[in-house]
Amino acid sequence: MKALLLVDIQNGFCPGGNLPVPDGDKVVPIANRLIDSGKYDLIVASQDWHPPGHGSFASAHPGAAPFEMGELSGKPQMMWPDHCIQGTLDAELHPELKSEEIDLIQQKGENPYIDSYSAFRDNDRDASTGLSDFLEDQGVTDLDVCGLATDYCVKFSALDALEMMPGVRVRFIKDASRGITPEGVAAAIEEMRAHGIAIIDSAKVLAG
Ligand code: VGL
Ligand code: ZN
Repeated sequence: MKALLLVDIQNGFCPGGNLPVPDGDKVVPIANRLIDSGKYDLIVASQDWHPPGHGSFASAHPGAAPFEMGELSGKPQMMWPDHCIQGTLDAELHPELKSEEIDLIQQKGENPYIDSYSAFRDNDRDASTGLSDFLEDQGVTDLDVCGLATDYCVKFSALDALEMMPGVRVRFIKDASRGITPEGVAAAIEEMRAHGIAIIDSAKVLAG
């Protein structure tokens, strides 16, 4: 059973959004080709879904500026611009993404006191979203992960997939993903590779 996980392909992470990832929108046509490829039995997506005033927002911390390290619930936390607020256009999946083909949309990041980069659990590795149980119940043996942003939500999701679903083969689709910084992307790819995640391009999926 092969599944595709599309991470946070939302307006907020595309140019014009509140936390734009450089060229974030470029993943959309590639994701659509993967969706249409017929290579996947199951397609799931994650959606960053923050309440207003979420504790990861710099605006929730007097004196904090976006893209600095701050603190949330006593732990180091990157201070982000307000983004992907529940019910806003910024939080919607990209309008050109073939969302009608998505079997499940897993929302995350609702708890204001802890951030959740991973689609599977919060940054404390504490509260699970239920996505790993869902994929295991569906009998998933192979999971391909791509989307936004490689150095945050994609990386944490891929690593958690490996750890929380032992035996599932996990691959990262590089050209169907974009990151916030080039250094962050390079480090994330090395970390994923070191954990046994295969780094591939969409062409490999389409040819497979
Ligand atoms: C993300 C920062 C904050 C992501 C989400 O989707 O990579 N990054 N929230
Ligand atoms: Zn977020």
